[in-house]
Amino acid sequence: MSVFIKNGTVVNADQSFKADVLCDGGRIVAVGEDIDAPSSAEIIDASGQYVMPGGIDPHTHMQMPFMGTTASEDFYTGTAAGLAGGTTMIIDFVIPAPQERLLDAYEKWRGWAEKASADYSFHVAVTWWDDSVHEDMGTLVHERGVNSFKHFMAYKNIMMADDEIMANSFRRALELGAIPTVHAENGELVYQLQQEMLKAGITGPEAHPLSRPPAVEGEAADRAIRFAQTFNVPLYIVHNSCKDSVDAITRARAEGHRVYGECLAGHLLIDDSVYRHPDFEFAAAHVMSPPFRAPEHQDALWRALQGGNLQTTATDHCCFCADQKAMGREDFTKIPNGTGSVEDRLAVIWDAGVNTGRLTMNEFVAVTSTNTAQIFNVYPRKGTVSVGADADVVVWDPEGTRTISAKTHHQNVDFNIFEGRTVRGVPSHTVSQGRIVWRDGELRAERGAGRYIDRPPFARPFDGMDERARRNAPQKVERT
Ligand code: URQ
Ligand code: ZN
Ligand code: ZN
Repeated sequence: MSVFIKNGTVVNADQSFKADVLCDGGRIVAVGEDIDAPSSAEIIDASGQYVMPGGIDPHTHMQMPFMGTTASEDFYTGTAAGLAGGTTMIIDFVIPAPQERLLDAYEKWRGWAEKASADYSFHVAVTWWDDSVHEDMGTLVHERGVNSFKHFMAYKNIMMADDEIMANSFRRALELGAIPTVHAENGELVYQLQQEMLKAGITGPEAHPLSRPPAVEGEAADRAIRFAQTFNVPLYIVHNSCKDSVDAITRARAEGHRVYGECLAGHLLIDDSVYRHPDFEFAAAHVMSPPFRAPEHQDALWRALQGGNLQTTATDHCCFCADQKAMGREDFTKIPNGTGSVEDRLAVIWDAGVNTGRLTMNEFVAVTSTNTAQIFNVYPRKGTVSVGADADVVVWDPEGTRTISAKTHHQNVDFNIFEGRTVRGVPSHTVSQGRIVWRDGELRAERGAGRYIDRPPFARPFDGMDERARRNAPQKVERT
């Protein structure tokens, strides 16, 4: 079946132009004027609308086992909710338990993801180290289409990667042409501050941000960057929430290092006052790490997105319902960390970014789709409306409005962090693999239709070193 999107304006990261788009066999086969579409094609009239590459969310945790429970959103419900919001691909995380073989964990997550209704891929976390991890990283890159490895610098005693693990893994990633990524928070400092809060009798969600101040994030971001600089490997820092980590990235990029930064829709729009809300349920529903920050940090995130020092936006979609959050009613350190927004990312960033003039439409496409495709090496299969690309397309109605609510969203969670926010700019249609899966409020997601997307390794600079690294390479001094 073909889909013919006519009368719209194509908006890519590099240009906008009036054109029709024909999708056939899951691919975009023509973009332009006077396209000869088959009479059997399903038609989308995109008059007055924008035709953009489907969103790619580089950071989700569907049905993740975590902190004694499992995230409520599974790969089917989560990807379906994404489609309703214009997101056509996610990159989720395989997180091996300490001592669990990376390959075993990877196969387990692949099994869980078979029910996905949109395309997906996996970063794999390195949570421990021995020779088998070294070997499995190679197999994952060469035979399983993984080109990114995640390091949690937080979550002491759960999955924290210490300096030794990070050093071993960053070196191995360089050898393999893969990119290390980090959750940047100093896990030891968080742990000690949490104990202090509990000792002081501050046991509610208000203690969560107090135990994870911006300095804790800035320290870890800077440390990860220094590791990456030491080994001359690129680095991607997930969910930057504050000025401290943005400044570390900005500094490194000014020094010529390939350091990329992501920020979350939630961190751009929500501030830390939510943790001081008198209702436990409301405050706990916002417990995620890093926490929501004071407003000046949101300004820093927007400025970095505008200036190009942050390149991607994500959601860190990791949902827990009220009964799960209640596990931490007496002790905030036991509240499962995570919030959701896979359905809402595009709309809230359009509304707060494009409608306010902070982002151009092309920049919006860059930070919601194209840059992620490029950084994680699936471009131009994904991230562009161009001939030959996968037919993952969102038709965007800039005048459509929606008031976000847990009562009407498609996410499998009983809370929405954007509850009550009215956005202007919504997807009227989402096309996934050439099928119309969202049409004027009707979701036609198909369980199991999502495909695993291989991400090949990156071309390496000669010998793993650029010119500067070669100049600075250690040399033995021959003495007489
Ligand atoms: O840290 C993360 O990214 C995961 C485990 C989800 N939870 C969260 O609070 N961000
Ligand atoms: Zn994280
Ligand atoms: Zn995460």
